Amino acid sequence: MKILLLNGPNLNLLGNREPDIYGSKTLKDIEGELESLFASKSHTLHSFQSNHEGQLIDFLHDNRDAGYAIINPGGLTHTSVSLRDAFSGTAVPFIEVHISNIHAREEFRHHSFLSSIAAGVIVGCGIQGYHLAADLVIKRLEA
Ligand code: CA2
Repeated sequence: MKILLLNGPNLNLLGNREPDIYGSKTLKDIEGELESLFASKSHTLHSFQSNHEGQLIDFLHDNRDAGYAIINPGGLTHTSVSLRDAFSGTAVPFIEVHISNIHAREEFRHHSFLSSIAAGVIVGCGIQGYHLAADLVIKRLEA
């Protein structure tokens, strides 16, 4: 089955800046690890990162046949009605991942426009959150 891994604005900087908050792995490392994990279960991972809201929405529209998505929307989490509408409109089930604990940070990070329509939310588990999400998706697809 086709699985999407979406990452929003600034997550291309992973592994290069603020390792105390976001860890030391690069996005390429994470994408490679998840690609191998999904391939071992005969799923195909399509990874996409963009700093542009519309490009993330276009990618989701173009891949609406996907069985599941994992997304870290970055700062768009707290601002984007349009990204939420794209998930509602395509009906692709998704797990929302945040590397940091957004509830322990500034108040403006406490609200997510996506969480109430997510199939699961993983927050504050570091980079491991992506792996937890991948394991969950694999188990849900097997169930
Ligand atoms: O904790 C998360 O995963 C966030 O989605 C990360 C976003 C932030 O706006 C959210 O509130 C929580 C920021 C992504 C910035 O990524 C960077 C990675 C490395 C260095 C600098 C920024």
